[in-house]
Amino acid sequence: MTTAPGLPDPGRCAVMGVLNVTPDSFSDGGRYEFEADALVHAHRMWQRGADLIDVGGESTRPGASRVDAETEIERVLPVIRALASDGVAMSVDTTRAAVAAAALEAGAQVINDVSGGLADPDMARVAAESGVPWVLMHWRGHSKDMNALATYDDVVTEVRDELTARVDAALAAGVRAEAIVLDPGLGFAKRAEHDWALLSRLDVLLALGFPVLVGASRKRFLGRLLADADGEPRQASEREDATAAVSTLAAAAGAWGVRVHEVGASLDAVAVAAAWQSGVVRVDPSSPANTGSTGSPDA
Ligand code: PMM
Repeated sequence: MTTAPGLPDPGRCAVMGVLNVTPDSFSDGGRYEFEADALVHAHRMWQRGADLIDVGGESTRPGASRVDAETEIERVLPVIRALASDGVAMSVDTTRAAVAAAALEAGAQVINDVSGGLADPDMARVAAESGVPWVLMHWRGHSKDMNALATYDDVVTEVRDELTARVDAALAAGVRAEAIVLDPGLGFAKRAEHDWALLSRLDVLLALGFPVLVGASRKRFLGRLLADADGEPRQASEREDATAAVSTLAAAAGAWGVRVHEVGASLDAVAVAAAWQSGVVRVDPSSPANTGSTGSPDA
């Protein structure tokens, strides 16, 4: 599998760090404060080794209401401009062509479209004209309605076929095949059993021949899996270990990338998966662990 120019190819599963630039994600001290918090967080993820920072200005959580395009642009553009000037590689998480176009102009290099081109008919044109990688996620409708759309006879086959239709539409609009990335859309019009079925048959999506991105981080299906004895789902902040476990398994299965909130654990996870699979470790000679200076009880 060759990846498109602009799509990170770190020689292991790529790790995309989530940067939700929405007022409820950061301090509510006003516009400047929440932008400043977002930049600090993005730099932390980048320094830790994230391959791409995924900048989004609209919440896609189940039940979330939409914001207008101007608001979305006002949220993401200053952050993208600032991070681009610091050399940070970014995707823009948007379903709107106008937001994607403005973000690319400001320095983003990948379009991450959770609607796979369905929400905005103009997105395919922006993707085709810019030539940047375009993540087509499986999607059936906006967040407000998506739980009602979670009906499948065979989720793996239906998601594969619906994504194939999105690929065909993208190619017909002039998007190059090398620019396409697929994503099963965990939690989007899916119940927990659908998410697990898709993960257990990731090979079916990989067989389509495109890089595959997996976005499992902190999602509800992990909370359900780890519910307490009373059946109360594990809260989102306590789902990091399970997220890293999914990153390990997704990398071992051949995913191109994982989209996560906590990049450190997943970077370690995908490094383990790569070393396990190849039997060869990529050693960083400058790391204290390899200079004998830590005094740690290494065997
Ligand atoms: N999930 C969310 C947002 N954007 N993009 C892709 N490609 N895949 C995903 O699974 C995905 C996404 C929702 O998660 P968040 O609200 O925790 O960011």
